[in-house]
Amino acid sequence: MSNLEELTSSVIDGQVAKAVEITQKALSAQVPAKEILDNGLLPAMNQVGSDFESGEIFLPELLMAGDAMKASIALLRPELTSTGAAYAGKCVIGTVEGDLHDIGKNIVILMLEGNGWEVTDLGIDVPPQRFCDEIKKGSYDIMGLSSLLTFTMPKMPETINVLKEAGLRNKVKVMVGGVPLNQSFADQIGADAFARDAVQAVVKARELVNK
Ligand code: B12
Repeated sequence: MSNLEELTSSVIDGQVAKAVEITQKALSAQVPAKEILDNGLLPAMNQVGSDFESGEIFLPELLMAGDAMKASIALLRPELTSTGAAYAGKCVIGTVEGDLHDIGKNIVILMLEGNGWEVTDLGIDVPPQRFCDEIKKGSYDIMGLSSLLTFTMPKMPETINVLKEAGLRNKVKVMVGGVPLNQSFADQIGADAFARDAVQAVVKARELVNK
Protein backbone atom coordinates (compact mmCIF):
# COMPACT_ATOMS: atom_id res chain seq x y z
CA MET A 1 0.00 0.00 0.00
CA SER A 2 1.41 3.45 -0.92
CA ASN A 3 1.67 6.14 1.76
CA LEU A 4 -1.27 8.08 0.33
CA GLU A 5 -3.43 4.96 0.25
CA GLU A 6 -2.47 4.42 3.89
CA LEU A 7 -3.46 8.02 4.59
CA THR A 8 -6.85 7.39 2.95
CA SER A 9 -7.48 4.35 5.15
CA SER A 10 -6.35 6.08 8.33
CA VAL A 11 -8.83 8.93 7.67
CA ILE A 12 -11.60 6.44 6.86
CA ASP A 13 -10.80 4.66 10.15
CA GLY A 14 -10.78 7.98 12.03
CA GLN A 15 -7.20 7.51 13.23
CA VAL A 16 -6.22 11.13 13.82
CA ALA A 17 -2.66 10.54 15.09
CA LYS A 18 -1.84 8.14 12.27
CA ALA A 19 -3.29 10.46 9.60
CA VAL A 20 -1.22 13.33 10.99
CA GLU A 21 1.94 11.20 11.08
CA ILE A 22 1.56 10.03 7.47
CA THR A 23 0.78 13.57 6.29
CA GLN A 24 3.90 14.87 8.05
CA LYS A 25 6.02 12.11 6.53
CA ALA A 26 4.66 12.78 3.04
CA LEU A 27 5.38 16.52 3.38
CA SER A 28 8.95 15.75 4.59
CA ALA A 29 9.37 13.49 1.55
CA GLN A 30 8.46 16.54 -0.63
CA VAL A 31 5.10 15.14 -1.78
CA PRO A 32 3.18 18.29 -2.88
CA ALA A 33 0.38 19.31 -0.49
CA LYS A 34 -2.13 19.40 -3.36
CA GLU A 35 -1.30 15.78 -4.20
CA ILE A 36 -1.74 14.73 -0.56
CA LEU A 37 -5.13 16.48 -0.54
CA ASP A 38 -6.35 15.13 -3.89
CA ASN A 39 -5.00 11.59 -3.68
CA GLY A 40 -4.87 10.91 0.07
CA LEU A 41 -7.57 12.92 1.84
CA LEU A 42 -10.42 13.57 -0.60
CA PRO A 43 -10.87 9.89 -1.59
CA ALA A 44 -11.35 9.15 2.13
CA MET A 45 -14.23 11.63 2.41
CA ASN A 46 -15.90 10.15 -0.68
CA GLN A 47 -15.62 6.70 0.81
CA VAL A 48 -17.01 7.62 4.25
CA GLY A 49 -19.80 9.56 2.53
CA SER A 50 -20.99 6.51 0.64
CA ASP A 51 -20.43 4.16 3.61
CA PHE A 52 -22.59 6.48 5.72
CA GLU A 53 -25.26 6.64 3.06
CA SER A 54 -25.42 2.86 2.74
CA GLY A 55 -25.61 2.43 6.51
CA GLU A 56 -22.22 0.72 6.83
CA ILE A 57 -20.96 3.38 9.23
CA PHE A 58 -22.74 5.73 11.62
CA LEU A 59 -22.35 9.29 12.91
CA PRO A 60 -19.50 8.61 15.41
CA GLU A 61 -17.34 7.13 12.61
CA LEU A 62 -18.26 10.05 10.34
CA LEU A 63 -17.20 12.48 13.06
CA MET A 64 -13.88 10.72 13.65
CA ALA A 65 -13.11 10.66 9.93
CA GLY A 66 -13.95 14.38 9.75
CA ASP A 67 -11.54 15.07 12.63
CA ALA A 68 -8.72 13.10 11.00
CA MET A 69 -9.33 14.96 7.73
CA LYS A 70 -9.23 18.36 9.44
CA ALA A 71 -6.06 17.57 11.40
CA SER A 72 -4.25 16.56 8.20
CA ILE A 73 -5.50 19.56 6.22
CA ALA A 74 -4.16 21.87 8.95
CA LEU A 75 -0.66 20.58 8.15
CA LEU A 76 -1.10 21.30 4.43
CA ARG A 77 -2.22 24.88 5.05
CA PRO A 78 1.23 26.61 4.96
CA GLU A 79 2.13 25.10 1.60
CA LEU A 80 -1.30 25.56 0.02
CA THR A 81 -1.52 29.23 0.98
CA SER A 82 2.06 30.38 0.26
CA THR A 83 2.15 30.66 -3.50
CA GLY A 84 3.08 34.35 -3.59
CA ALA A 85 0.15 35.15 -5.93
CA ALA A 86 -0.76 38.79 -6.58
CA TYR A 87 -3.64 40.32 -4.58
CA ALA A 88 -6.92 39.19 -6.14
CA GLY A 89 -9.66 40.64 -3.95
CA LYS A 90 -11.54 40.25 -0.70
CA CYS A 91 -13.99 37.50 0.13
CA VAL A 92 -16.16 36.62 3.12
CA ILE A 93 -17.25 33.01 3.39
CA GLY A 94 -19.26 30.84 5.74
CA THR A 95 -21.43 27.75 6.08
CA VAL A 96 -25.10 28.68 6.23
CA GLU A 97 -27.26 28.50 9.33
CA GLY A 98 -28.09 25.00 10.56
CA ASP A 99 -25.14 23.39 8.77
CA LEU A 100 -21.97 22.34 10.60
CA HIS A 101 -19.97 21.01 7.65
CA ASP A 102 -16.79 22.96 7.04
CA ILE A 103 -14.15 20.70 5.51
CA GLY A 104 -15.00 21.71 1.92
CA LYS A 105 -15.42 25.38 2.81
CA ASN A 106 -12.01 25.33 4.49
CA ILE A 107 -10.41 23.84 1.38
CA VAL A 108 -12.04 26.56 -0.73
CA ILE A 109 -10.53 29.14 1.67
CA LEU A 110 -7.05 27.58 1.38
CA MET A 111 -7.23 27.63 -2.41
CA LEU A 112 -8.51 31.21 -2.52
CA GLU A 113 -5.80 32.37 -0.12
CA GLY A 114 -3.19 30.55 -2.18
CA ASN A 115 -4.40 32.51 -5.19
CA GLY A 116 -4.12 35.96 -3.68
CA TRP A 117 -7.52 36.36 -2.01
CA GLU A 118 -7.93 37.93 1.40
CA VAL A 119 -10.56 35.78 3.10
CA THR A 120 -12.68 36.34 6.20
CA ASP A 121 -14.05 33.05 7.50
CA LEU A 122 -17.33 33.38 9.42
CA GLY A 123 -17.24 29.67 10.29
CA ILE A 124 -20.22 27.34 10.45
CA ASP A 125 -23.93 27.75 11.27
CA VAL A 126 -23.87 31.38 10.13
CA PRO A 127 -27.26 33.19 10.27
CA PRO A 128 -28.22 35.35 7.25
CA GLN A 129 -28.01 38.55 9.33
CA ARG A 130 -24.40 37.76 10.34
CA PHE A 131 -23.37 37.67 6.65
CA CYS A 132 -25.23 40.92 6.09
CA ASP A 133 -23.52 42.65 9.04
CA GLU A 134 -20.12 41.61 7.71
CA ILE A 135 -20.87 42.92 4.20
CA LYS A 136 -21.90 46.23 5.79
CA LYS A 137 -18.54 46.41 7.63
CA GLY A 138 -16.02 45.51 4.96
CA SER A 139 -15.46 46.22 1.30
CA TYR A 140 -15.89 42.69 0.06
CA ASP A 141 -15.85 41.64 -3.59
CA ILE A 142 -17.39 38.21 -2.98
CA MET A 143 -19.61 36.52 -0.43
CA GLY A 144 -19.24 32.72 -0.44
CA LEU A 145 -21.98 30.48 0.98
CA SER A 146 -21.53 26.78 1.66
CA SER A 147 -24.24 24.19 2.28
CA LEU A 148 -23.79 20.43 2.43
CA LEU A 149 -27.31 19.60 3.53
CA THR A 150 -30.38 19.71 1.31
CA PHE A 151 -32.43 21.05 4.22
CA THR A 152 -30.10 24.04 4.79
CA MET A 153 -29.98 25.03 1.10
CA PRO A 154 -33.00 27.39 1.57
CA LYS A 155 -30.79 29.46 3.89
CA MET A 156 -28.93 30.61 0.78
CA PRO A 157 -31.82 32.50 -0.87
CA GLU A 158 -32.77 33.70 2.61
CA THR A 159 -29.29 35.20 3.06
CA ILE A 160 -29.48 36.84 -0.38
CA ASN A 161 -32.88 38.31 0.54
CA VAL A 162 -31.56 39.77 3.79
CA LEU A 163 -28.81 41.46 1.75
CA LYS A 164 -31.40 42.80 -0.70
CA GLU A 165 -33.57 44.16 2.10
CA ALA A 166 -30.54 45.94 3.56
CA GLY A 167 -29.83 47.49 0.12
CA LEU A 168 -26.49 45.67 -0.09
CA ARG A 169 -27.10 43.12 -2.84
CA ASN A 170 -25.30 45.11 -5.54
CA LYS A 171 -22.27 45.67 -3.29
CA VAL A 172 -21.08 42.08 -3.50
CA LYS A 173 -21.06 39.08 -5.83
CA VAL A 174 -22.50 35.89 -4.35
CA MET A 175 -20.79 32.56 -5.00
CA VAL A 176 -22.35 29.33 -3.70
CA GLY A 177 -21.09 25.78 -3.30
CA GLY A 178 -21.63 22.45 -1.59
CA VAL A 179 -22.29 18.91 -2.69
CA PRO A 180 -26.12 19.06 -3.13
CA LEU A 181 -25.99 22.27 -5.24
CA ASN A 182 -25.83 22.78 -8.98
CA GLN A 183 -25.79 25.63 -11.47
CA SER A 184 -29.55 25.65 -11.92
CA PHE A 185 -30.12 26.04 -8.16
CA ALA A 186 -27.61 28.92 -8.15
CA ASP A 187 -29.45 30.58 -11.07
CA GLN A 188 -32.81 30.03 -9.41
CA ILE A 189 -31.78 31.79 -6.17
CA GLY A 190 -30.07 34.67 -7.99
CA ALA A 191 -26.48 33.80 -7.02
CA ASP A 192 -23.75 35.16 -9.31
CA ALA A 193 -21.75 31.92 -9.46
CA PHE A 194 -21.68 28.26 -8.49
CA ALA A 195 -18.50 26.25 -8.13
CA ARG A 196 -18.46 22.49 -7.78
CA ASP A 197 -15.03 22.35 -6.10
CA ALA A 198 -12.23 24.50 -4.73
CA VAL A 199 -10.33 24.71 -8.02
CA GLN A 200 -13.49 25.93 -9.81
CA ALA A 201 -14.12 28.36 -6.94
CA VAL A 202 -10.82 30.11 -7.70
CA VAL A 203 -11.64 30.29 -11.43
CA LYS A 204 -15.18 31.59 -10.81
CA ALA A 205 -14.02 34.12 -8.21
CA ARG A 206 -11.53 35.56 -10.70
CA GLU A 207 -14.24 35.75 -13.38
CA LEU A 208 -16.59 37.55 -10.99
CA VAL A 209 -14.14 40.36 -10.22
CA ASN A 210 -13.11 40.70 -13.86
CA LYS A 211 -16.72 41.09 -15.04
C1 B12 B 1 -17.68 14.73 6.97
C2 B12 B 1 -19.18 14.75 6.98
C3 B12 B 1 -19.82 15.13 8.17
C4 B12 B 1 -19.06 15.64 9.39
C5 B12 B 1 -18.67 17.12 9.10
C6 B12 B 1 -17.34 17.47 9.72
C7 B12 B 1 -16.93 18.86 9.30
N1 B12 B 1 -16.23 19.49 10.20
O1 B12 B 1 -17.21 19.32 8.22
C8 B12 B 1 -20.13 15.49 10.53
C9 B12 B 1 -19.94 14.15 11.19
C10 B12 B 1 -20.14 16.60 11.58
C11 B12 B 1 -21.42 15.42 9.70
C12 B12 B 1 -22.66 15.63 10.27
C13 B12 B 1 -23.85 15.45 9.59
N2 B12 B 1 -23.99 15.02 8.32
CO1 B12 B 1 -22.50 14.87 7.07
N3 B12 B 1 -21.23 14.38 5.80
C14 B12 B 1 -19.93 14.40 5.82
C15 B12 B 1 -19.40 13.84 4.46
C16 B12 B 1 -19.01 12.38 4.68
C17 B12 B 1 -18.23 14.51 3.83
C18 B12 B 1 -18.38 16.03 3.61
C19 B12 B 1 -17.02 16.55 3.22
O2 B12 B 1 -16.30 17.10 4.05
N4 B12 B 1 -16.61 16.28 1.97
C20 B12 B 1 -15.26 16.64 1.48
C21 B12 B 1 -15.24 18.07 0.97
C22 B12 B 1 -13.85 18.43 0.43
O3 B12 B 1 -16.16 18.19 -0.10
P1 B12 B 1 -17.37 19.22 -0.10
O4 B12 B 1 -17.80 19.48 1.31
O5 B12 B 1 -18.37 18.79 -1.08
O6 B12 B 1 -16.70 20.58 -0.59
C23 B12 B 1 -16.27 20.82 -1.92
C24 B12 B 1 -17.38 21.36 -2.82
O7 B12 B 1 -18.68 21.02 -2.42
C25 B12 B 1 -17.14 22.84 -2.88
N5 B12 B 1 -17.68 23.72 -1.83
C26 B12 B 1 -18.05 23.47 -0.57
N6 B12 B 1 -18.40 24.59 0.05
C27 B12 B 1 -18.27 25.60 -0.82
C28 B12 B 1 -18.52 26.96 -0.68
C29 B12 B 1 -18.31 27.80 -1.78
C30 B12 B 1 -18.55 29.23 -1.64
C31 B12 B 1 -17.87 27.24 -3.01
C32 B12 B 1 -17.68 28.10 -4.17
C33 B12 B 1 -17.60 25.87 -3.14
C34 B12 B 1 -17.80 25.07 -2.04
O8 B12 B 1 -15.72 22.90 -2.81
C35 B12 B 1 -15.28 21.97 -1.81
C36 B12 B 1 -13.86 21.60 -2.02
O9 B12 B 1 -13.58 21.05 -3.29
C37 B12 B 1 -20.68 14.00 3.55
C38 B12 B 1 -20.77 13.03 2.38
C39 B12 B 1 -20.29 13.64 1.08
N7 B12 B 1 -19.89 12.78 0.19
O10 B12 B 1 -20.29 14.85 0.88
C40 B12 B 1 -21.79 13.82 4.59
C41 B12 B 1 -23.16 14.43 4.31
C42 B12 B 1 -23.04 15.83 3.72
N8 B12 B 1 -23.74 14.52 5.66
C43 B12 B 1 -24.99 14.21 5.70
C44 B12 B 1 -25.81 14.19 6.85
C45 B12 B 1 -27.22 13.66 6.72
C46 B12 B 1 -25.31 14.66 8.09
C47 B12 B 1 -26.09 14.76 9.41
C48 B12 B 1 -27.51 15.31 9.27
C49 B12 B 1 -26.09 13.37 10.06
C50 B12 B 1 -26.95 13.21 11.29
N9 B12 B 1 -27.85 12.27 11.19
O11 B12 B 1 -26.80 13.91 12.26
C51 B12 B 1 -25.18 15.69 10.26
C52 B12 B 1 -25.59 17.17 10.09
C53 B12 B 1 -24.98 18.06 11.10
C54 B12 B 1 -25.23 19.52 10.71
N10 B12 B 1 -26.26 20.13 11.26
O12 B12 B 1 -24.53 20.03 9.87
C55 B12 B 1 -25.54 13.88 4.31
C56 B12 B 1 -26.39 15.01 3.74
C57 B12 B 1 -27.62 14.47 3.02
C58 B12 B 1 -28.52 15.55 2.55
N11 B12 B 1 -29.18 15.23 1.49
O13 B12 B 1 -28.66 16.62 3.08
C59 B12 B 1 -24.23 13.54 3.53
C60 B12 B 1 -24.30 13.84 2.01
C61 B12 B 1 -23.93 12.02 3.77
C62 B12 B 1 -24.92 11.10 3.10
N12 B12 B 1 -24.58 10.61 1.93
O14 B12 B 1 -25.96 10.84 3.62
N13 B12 B 1 -21.16 15.13 8.40
